[in-house]
Amino acid sequence: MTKEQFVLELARIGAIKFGSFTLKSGLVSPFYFDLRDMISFPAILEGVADLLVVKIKDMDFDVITGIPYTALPIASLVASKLQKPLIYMRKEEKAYGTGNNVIGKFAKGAKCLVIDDLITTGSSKIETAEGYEKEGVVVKDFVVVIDRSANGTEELAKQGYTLHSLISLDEIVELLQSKGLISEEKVQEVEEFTASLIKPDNKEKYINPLTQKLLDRMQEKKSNLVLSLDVTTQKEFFDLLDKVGNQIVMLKTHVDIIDDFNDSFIPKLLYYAEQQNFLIFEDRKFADIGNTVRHQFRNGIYKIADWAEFVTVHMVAGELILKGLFEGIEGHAGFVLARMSSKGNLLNETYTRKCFEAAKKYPYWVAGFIGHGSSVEDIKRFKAKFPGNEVLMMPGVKKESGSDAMGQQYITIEDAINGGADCIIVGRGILKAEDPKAEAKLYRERAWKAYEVRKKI
Ligand code: 5BU
Repeated sequence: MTKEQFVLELARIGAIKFGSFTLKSGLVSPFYFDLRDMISFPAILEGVADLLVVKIKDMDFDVITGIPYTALPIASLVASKLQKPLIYMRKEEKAYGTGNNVIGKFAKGAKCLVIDDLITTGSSKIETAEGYEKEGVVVKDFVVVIDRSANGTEELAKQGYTLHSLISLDEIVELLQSKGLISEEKVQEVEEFTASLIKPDNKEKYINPLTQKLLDRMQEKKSNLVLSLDVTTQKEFFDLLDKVGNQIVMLKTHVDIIDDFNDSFIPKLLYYAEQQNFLIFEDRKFADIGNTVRHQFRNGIYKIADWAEFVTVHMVAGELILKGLFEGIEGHAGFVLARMSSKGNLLNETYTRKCFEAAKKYPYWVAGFIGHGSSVEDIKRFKAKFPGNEVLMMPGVKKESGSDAMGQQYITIEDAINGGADCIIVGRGILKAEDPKAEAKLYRERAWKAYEVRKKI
């Protein structure tokens, strides 16, 4: 089968369509490609495998993989034709045990060629490569059946990967037009659509008003320090606030740990917030179904929605928790827990990605993400995947790295900020210091300095 015959066959079975399609992102695309059903047409499957074999037979690799599900059967056939070993990655990452996310046998350091059906932006390819690299497999080359991206080659090259494609979108359009299967008008629409995808950086990105409020306050106070005031009596709480309130951009509370909480607590807290010009963030970590969190946020003895502008939200119950919390009220937004700082936490990469997808869908309700990382590089990679202008709030920060006896893990102020944290969240590092006032000043100065340096680069 020639490439041209292959494209015509794809059009015949409806795997490539031209029309008007609303994508998951909300964008309306003039074309739609879906190669999943190809496996039910043996001649087409055989044809694409032969075309791929010709393309890759001289490349340097030890094993082959296909990205599940669509590309896996294609890769199996190609591997068999070339007599090369096949491996693949579980689609759902194992949240327990020790790795074993890759199925199949391979030697540590094996060079792997990755086959996929399509490339759109390149971001999922990079994620795949990173996943394999964690398991000791080296990825350099990707081969896709159709390159429908505007700048996938460049995006992958930036990360050190090479993209090879069997057919480009342009070739498909040209061929189908020459056969009279699509109109001149449609061709133009496709060109305009792909051009509009190229420079997302130049477009004004939406910024959540609460994120903006935080960023403005940070500039005003020259502080990106969030104090986690984890003490259990009102006296300790307000004594400490007297000492450190001027240093912080935001106060993080766990209101339910105050033993002597009463009606005077919130008015007093709001008075301090006004006097010392900080924002309030209740670290409630909502996690229930929408209807329940709505009550937990707005009712009960704490009535959190009356005084906290920011709250933490788990995505474990699904993204509609955001609706439960924030629908119908103004002036609040969530920090979604995309990663946690504690040892052994169960938030894996798939979960983190779901958090980003939720934020993309409901940007109005997500001001930022809570995150952590094992190194500056790890945090950078994490932050690069944020869907928009969300801020990265980072707990588990101290002057020195280390851990506590109950699973908390710390990285240093500078590593947190250099990796991409916009605010550091500090509790015991300041609370347990001999002189909390001096310590808060020191944390503020170091964090702000690192932040300003990073912003200039
Ligand atoms: P510490 O004393 O600096 O360890 O306090 C950290 C605070 O941040 C504490 O209130 C935690 O509940 C909170 N926290 C965290 O440590 N790690 C996380 O991943 C999240 C919140 Br989310």
